[in-house]
Amino acid sequence: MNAHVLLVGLLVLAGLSGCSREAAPAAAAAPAEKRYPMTGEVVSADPARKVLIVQHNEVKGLMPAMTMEFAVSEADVAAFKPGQRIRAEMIPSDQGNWRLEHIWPDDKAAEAAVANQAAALRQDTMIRGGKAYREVGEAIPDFALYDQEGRVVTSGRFRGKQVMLNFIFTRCPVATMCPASTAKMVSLQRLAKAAGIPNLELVSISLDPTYDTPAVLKEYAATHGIDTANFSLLTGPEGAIKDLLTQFGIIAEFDGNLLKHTLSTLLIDENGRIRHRADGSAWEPRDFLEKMRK
Ligand SMILES: [Cu+2]
Repeated sequence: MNAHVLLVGLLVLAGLSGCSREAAPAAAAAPAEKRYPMTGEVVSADPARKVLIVQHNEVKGLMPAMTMEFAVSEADVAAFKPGQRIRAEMIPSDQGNWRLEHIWPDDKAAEAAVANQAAALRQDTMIRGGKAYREVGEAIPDFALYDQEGRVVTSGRFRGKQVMLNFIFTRCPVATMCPASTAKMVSLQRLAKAAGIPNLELVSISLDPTYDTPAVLKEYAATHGIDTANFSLLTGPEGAIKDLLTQFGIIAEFDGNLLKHTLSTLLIDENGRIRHRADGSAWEPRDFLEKMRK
């Protein structure tokens, strides 16, 4: 723990705050661990034992199609229902308790829509080159990501709404960084409701999309008091997230197990233009509330 605090301290000196991933069940702890991509259909879920029974397709180089039991996280056992198609990574175990991680809804049409928009975003970022960063007054880039229910959400859905936007990741253990940011967003959501601000949406995009699957985001929303009626947690392809970070001027990079990142909070107007931006963690919900149209 001392090493962690020291490391964070050094990163603050370097102008970036660090969020270690060591608190999480990191795959890095067992580098030799084999992972096999699989697809299948959920047969049943047992929340008490944290087990999903899945009828899976053939896993190339490992086993033919069959129905078997997998240990999964609490978030995953809560999110996936019988009959749902999934894709995931299958992790064998000598003890027989095989695991599934990185479980996503398996929907080819949704994947294609998200991939197409990610390709367009890639091209847009490249064409803009050194001018990729979107200033206050400029429009936000178009995107298509998944929300905490695994539904595809496009930027077009937010036209006609005021949007509070930030970037976080669920495993961030540094209280003053992502957890504080989320707490302020929740506080703003409540203040805005009480003030009768119309058509407000809040959006947090994950900086760590490989770990932050829709199910993980759904659990995060539940444990952080987020009312998902107008607060979406988004994740998606790593490439799309990287391009969004570039265009929104946020630095986030893994240095081994450490995710170093900056924080920015934005208010976007009904026409999709950036109205206000606060860099760092010292923003106040009331400042943003005052800038919202009533
Ligand atoms: Cu963080």
